Amino acid sequence: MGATAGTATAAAGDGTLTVEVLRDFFGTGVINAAMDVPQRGMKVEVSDPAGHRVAGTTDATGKVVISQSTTLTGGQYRVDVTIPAPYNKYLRAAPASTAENHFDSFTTFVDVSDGKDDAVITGVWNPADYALPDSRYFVPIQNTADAQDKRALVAFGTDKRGTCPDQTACPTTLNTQDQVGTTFALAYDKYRQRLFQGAFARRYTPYGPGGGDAIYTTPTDGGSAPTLFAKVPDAAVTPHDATNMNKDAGFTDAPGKESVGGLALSEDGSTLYAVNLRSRSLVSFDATGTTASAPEATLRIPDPGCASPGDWRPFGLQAYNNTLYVGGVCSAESTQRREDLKAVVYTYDGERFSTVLDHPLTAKRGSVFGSNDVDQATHWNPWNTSLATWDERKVGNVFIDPQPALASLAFTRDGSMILGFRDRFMDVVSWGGLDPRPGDDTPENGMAGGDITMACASPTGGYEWEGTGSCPNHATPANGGGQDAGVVEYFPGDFFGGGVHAETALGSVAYIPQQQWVISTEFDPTVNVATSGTGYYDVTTGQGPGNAPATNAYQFVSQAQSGFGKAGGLGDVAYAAANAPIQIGNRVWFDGDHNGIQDPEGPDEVPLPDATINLLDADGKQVATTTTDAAGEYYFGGVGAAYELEPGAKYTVEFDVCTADTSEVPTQPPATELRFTLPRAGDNRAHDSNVTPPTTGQLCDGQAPVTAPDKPGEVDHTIDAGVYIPKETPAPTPTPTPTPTPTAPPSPVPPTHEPPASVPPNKPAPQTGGGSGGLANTGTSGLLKILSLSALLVGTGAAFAFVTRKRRQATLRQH
Ligand SMILES: [Ca+2]
Ligand SMILES: [Ca+2]
Ligand SMILES: [Ca+2]
Ligand SMILES: [Ca+2]
Repeated sequence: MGATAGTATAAAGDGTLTVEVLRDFFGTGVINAAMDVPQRGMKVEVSDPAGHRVAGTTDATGKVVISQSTTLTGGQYRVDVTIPAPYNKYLRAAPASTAENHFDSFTTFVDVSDGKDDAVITGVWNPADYALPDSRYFVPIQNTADAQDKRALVAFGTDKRGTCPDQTACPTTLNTQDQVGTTFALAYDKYRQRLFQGAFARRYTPYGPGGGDAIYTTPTDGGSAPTLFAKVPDAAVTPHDATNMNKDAGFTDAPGKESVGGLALSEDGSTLYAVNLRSRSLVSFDATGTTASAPEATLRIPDPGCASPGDWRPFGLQAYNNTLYVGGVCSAESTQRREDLKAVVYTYDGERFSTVLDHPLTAKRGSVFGSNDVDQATHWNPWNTSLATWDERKVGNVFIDPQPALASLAFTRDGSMILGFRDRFMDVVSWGGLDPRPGDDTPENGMAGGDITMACASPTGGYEWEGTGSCPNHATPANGGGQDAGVVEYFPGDFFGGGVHAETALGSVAYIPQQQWVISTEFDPTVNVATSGTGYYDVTTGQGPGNAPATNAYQFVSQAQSGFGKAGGLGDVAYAAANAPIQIGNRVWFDGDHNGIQDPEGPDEVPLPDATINLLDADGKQVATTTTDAAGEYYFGGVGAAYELEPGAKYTVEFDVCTADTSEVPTQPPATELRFTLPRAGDNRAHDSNVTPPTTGQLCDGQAPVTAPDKPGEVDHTIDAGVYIPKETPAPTPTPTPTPTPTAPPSPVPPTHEPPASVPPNKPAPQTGGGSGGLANTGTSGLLKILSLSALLVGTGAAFAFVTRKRRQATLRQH
């Protein structure tokens, strides 16, 4: 369809503007097309020189697409991205850069005049997601009282595969059984370089010196012995039988019901959360000290509606997106009916618990061992440790009776939730331990039937269980280790020996967002029986240790070392997160109208390349230098920068524009004639100039004081400099106006696009920003319609090319 006759608008010749927001995990300022994920819910505002505005919110594809707006005029616009609630509780602007394929800053300038398309790609991130490439995993080891292995906490590189010590090095030992006893929970403290580790109730193996309610800390470098951090009041009452730990007869009912469940540190490092398994409560401690004498708060975790309130068994904890996630099960212990088993996940926001997942645990699974036709070995079963029916816990001559505990949670890059289920019955039996009944000292072997399960983030919010909705079932008869063809699994690689055991996961999972691999604790991880270690699952395909034991697993507890054999002897998994680098920037421009505001670009308002930017520390010493790129941008800091800024430190940014390239400036003046514009104009620091014009010395060399952001991963892209040429005569030069060309629409418009709704123009005042990036302060928020803009739907794996902005020369491939 051609141009509509008689209704020519100034913007009729505009091309398509695509603004895309990606969640970044690397902080390098460069787009990682394979790993970064679309971020919905980000506010986008596009304004023209006259102050007309169009606003939108990124959709599930992370995009706002504006095609031939009838509101905006001129074809050259300023794009401002902001992070609204609730996302601003955990997301912030990611570092940008001037390298190829970079993220743009939250304030960016585009040109879609004359039918040109333009695109902005900006990044957001949660610095809590940040880890270094040389991160390590940490795993507690549990041993029977008589085991030769005395390790209680080990650390190892993320690249370790194979069996130790014959194929690869064994882990570093951080503490030992005599120091902390039997433990499960771990939380990594990147602020103080230590690990929190929780006491754990398991038959046949004793608590440590702090008892069954203890939380210990250990420095991550192993430089000193563990110390007692805190006690979780009333978490443990049942004593072990210290005189006969190989029978420990009185302890059969305590596992899963006493001691410490999960541990999690709040993302800001201020609060340590623990689950008291006995009182089913969430206990919080001030995490900042070397010890915490008492909890700050104890909160009952509400029964989600189990068959009986006593069946509610909360356990796992994980912090994600600055929210605490609490996992648990309805144990069906009171009814002994499998249909009463379910998994429940709450979020806890500091005030209330909200159910985000509630799913029955009744589906058929792979067989723990033996026939696919034995219900007890191919399903989760109600919790039961009754001595009266003890022999019913047995299948053949092995104890197999998987009883679920939702022991751990991990989150993938797109927000999907991986659930780690521990087989609680394995904390009741052992590998060669004695029958608990009086007068019966038969040695008994347990085989674990834990699991690793996916709950995918739904495109419409919430979660979808593996095999439902758009959450894939990856299991096939060829890749599931001989389990029944009807078994549904996102992670079918949890098997051993071509089908000897079809559920080898031990229930602890973790995910480092910069990696493709989910780590899970496993029994028989590689090729050796009655061993323990870790399996690595492809987060996209679900392939794991069973599919390729040599490359997808690491064995570090041998048969000889562990007393727990196939009953599983590992605790939680944590990894070393890191404090993300900070960054400052970002723009030098020619402020032709001398209003001190970074208006949309045009003949009289242009970026200034080749300005020399020096970073001086508090002593005036130059610590970094760079030059502005074609877009007038510069950055200091971010991941991989030659100089890393010190958080909270005072710096000076020196803008030496005497070197700038003025070829795009009207009349192309010598750069030495440039003078700094009005500083601190308006109320949006992202749009102003920060340099107080010098009055002595070289007047084209000015400075701006900066206090570096003080929180990990923060960026400050508001450190800008505007310059102009002082008029020598009062004779005003008419400002040329771009003339719209009344040609046909330049590029086909995808028919799925709704046209963006108009926003009534402000008075054409140039100062349109609000606060430090908030739309709420524009004074026009009541008028701004938040538009539902359909996005360019780009299928997974499809390649797409942007008509590039002048500084980006790239074709992006999205996976
Ligand atoms: Ca499984
Ligand atoms: Ca399986
Ligand atoms: Ca201006
Ligand atoms: Ca500024």
